[in-house]
Amino acid sequence: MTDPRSLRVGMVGHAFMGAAHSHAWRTAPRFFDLPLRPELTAVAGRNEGGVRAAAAKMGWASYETDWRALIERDDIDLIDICTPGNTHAEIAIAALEAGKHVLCEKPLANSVAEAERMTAAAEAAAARGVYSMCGFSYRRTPALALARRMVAEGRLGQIRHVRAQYLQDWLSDADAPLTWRLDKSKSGSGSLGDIGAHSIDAAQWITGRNITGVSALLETFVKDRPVAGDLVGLGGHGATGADTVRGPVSVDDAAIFSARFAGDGPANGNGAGPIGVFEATRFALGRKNAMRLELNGTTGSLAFDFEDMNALSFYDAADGPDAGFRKIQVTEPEHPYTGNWWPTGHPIGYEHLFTHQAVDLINSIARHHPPAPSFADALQVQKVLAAIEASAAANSHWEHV
Ligand code: SOE
Repeated sequence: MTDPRSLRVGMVGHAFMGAAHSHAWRTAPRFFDLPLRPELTAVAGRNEGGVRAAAAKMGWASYETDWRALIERDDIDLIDICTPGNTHAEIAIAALEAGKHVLCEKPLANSVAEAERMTAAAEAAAARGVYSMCGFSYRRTPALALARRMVAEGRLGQIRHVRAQYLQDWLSDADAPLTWRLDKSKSGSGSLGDIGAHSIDAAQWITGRNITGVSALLETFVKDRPVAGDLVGLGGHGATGADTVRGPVSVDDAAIFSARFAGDGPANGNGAGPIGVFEATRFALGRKNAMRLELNGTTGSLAFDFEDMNALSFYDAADGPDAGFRKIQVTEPEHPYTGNWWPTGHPIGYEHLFTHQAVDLINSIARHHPPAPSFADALQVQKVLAAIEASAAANSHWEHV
């Protein structure tokens, strides 16, 4: 007899995101009062030895060596996709058509065409009470959720500038192996889709405005790398140790682009929306996971750096000459999500974003309310990614000096 209060999860993939999502499904009901109790029913992976070990380590009750078996099982209610982007469309569409809810890691797909098919399947499924979400987990950072709340409350006035950087350095070593994140046929793009997508989604979500145009430059610093053993270690960034054989890198190592956001009137005097400057790289030596965002408005500014993820800096021009940026510790019970964890001043970490993501998804499903970010939200990000790649390829607005 199926317990109507359980939500039985089947997860595909068990590397870095698989570990983070497993942690989230395990912890969500222990720190949040939920209308449905997630169960770690089965995990799927291609290699039986690997997926059996992952099931034992991550707490899954059973395992499969083919994701299709998860979708065929009638003891699975939700498919959680934690695999490289080239597999997202096939798995998500099959799951939705089989009546399974879907959580799909970011970016949604490796092309706009795939993302459009996924969005159509998601919207058809939602009409049948089958829901889906894309895993832009940084929205679940308390400080960024607070930033969105403050912008919506008008604490910055009209937004003029968006400044977003996502800086990592784990590929700075030219002998770091050629893993799936460096193979366009698997990852779709490099730093752009892997980490730039997070900045694009967060900037659009916090400002409440979509990007309507971009001008971009992409760079690949290291053109070939040692061919790795299969896939990745837990860090998702590949085992170390260079083999002698080297293969071509087919993605960008760094992306920089300017952006225009949708306007709604005289925000900047010409009726256009905010302007943005974005950077995504895995070669910023010394920066480990510096997902940064700064917004400048007509009456205030906000600044955030994920390497100090429990704080949000706020500048309020109304404070007069002694204004300065105030550093808000986002650990008060009134702040998003934090009341369910520790007393004020006790910070949380990266893994908590995934627990918050699971909580929000479960609450949406139980309330029959479409989750956010939806596949349509993720399709918008996919369109921005494609525009950036087209702009960089055209190289059309580059004035040589
Ligand atoms: C890439 O380096 C990565 O693992 C991303 O794939 C994740 O989405 C991000 O949260 C951490 O960095």
